[in-house]
Amino acid sequence: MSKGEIVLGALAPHPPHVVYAENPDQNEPVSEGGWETLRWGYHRLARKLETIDYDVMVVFTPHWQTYVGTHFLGVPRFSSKSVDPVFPNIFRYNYDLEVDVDLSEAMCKAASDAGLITRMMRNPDFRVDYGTITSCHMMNPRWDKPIITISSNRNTHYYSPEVMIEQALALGKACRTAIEDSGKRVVLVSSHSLSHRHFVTESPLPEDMSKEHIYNHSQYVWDMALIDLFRQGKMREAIDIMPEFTEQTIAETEGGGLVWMMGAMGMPEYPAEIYGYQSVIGTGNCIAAWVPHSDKREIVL
Ligand code: 2X7
Ligand code: FE2
Repeated sequence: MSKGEIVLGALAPHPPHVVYAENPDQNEPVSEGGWETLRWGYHRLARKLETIDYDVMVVFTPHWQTYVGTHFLGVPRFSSKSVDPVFPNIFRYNYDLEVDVDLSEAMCKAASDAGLITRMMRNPDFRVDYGTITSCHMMNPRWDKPIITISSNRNTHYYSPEVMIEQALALGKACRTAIEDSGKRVVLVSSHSLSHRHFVTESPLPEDMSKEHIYNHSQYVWDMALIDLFRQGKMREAIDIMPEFTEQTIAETEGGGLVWMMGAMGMPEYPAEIYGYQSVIGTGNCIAAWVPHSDKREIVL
């Protein structure tokens, strides 16, 4: 068996608004569009993924929060309706997805062997979170590959951002070991926005783009500082400023997704591909990808 590998890692924000704007059959509410800069970026990334041979998508989401250790999906198939708790008016999505339980168990064991607290999630009635569903839908709307979701352990809040970073890096390394041993080709997905201050009232028509803008200028400046490091391939520096970035922008980076992915990918020193940046109810959202094989790497934006 040849060695498994990570073929792409994506920062894939999950405002349910982008799914709502797409009007897929699975989502009940109907929209007039909106957030095209993000959606068109996602379309381009989805087209690229169709040219890359991979077996499974592994998603780290901040909307499956676990307080004792890191949990991994451990049931072969989940089928249900996902309703966004804050935006039930825009996201009521019927999903039917497959899980690569073998790789999920292998990652869980590798993380446990590395000293992390882990658990397989075996409840067949478990409701898969909307972060996983949104990012996976936008990256692979055909849903023709199995996925794995990894929960976000609340280390930042229980201990500190520094402890979170240490544990997320260790989790990433363990996942990489399991992926290499599995012989599989894997796409990693860090599902989250960047700056996360958001408006607390919604415009009467959610997709009214005349109302959409970043929450405030400082959020924009912080997002651009981080994206600049992505572009320059300075991921160690990006992780170093993560505690301050997270505190200043109350970012979803607090969940550890990006740090986990960088830990798994060995802290890339090459430029990320940038697919788009746009606000959604004031939050900052960047679609970016890190591609280890230089012959597959592009300058997108
Ligand atoms: O979960 C989210 C998000 N991260 C960003 C924007 C809007 C809604 O939900
Ligand atoms: Fe979110």
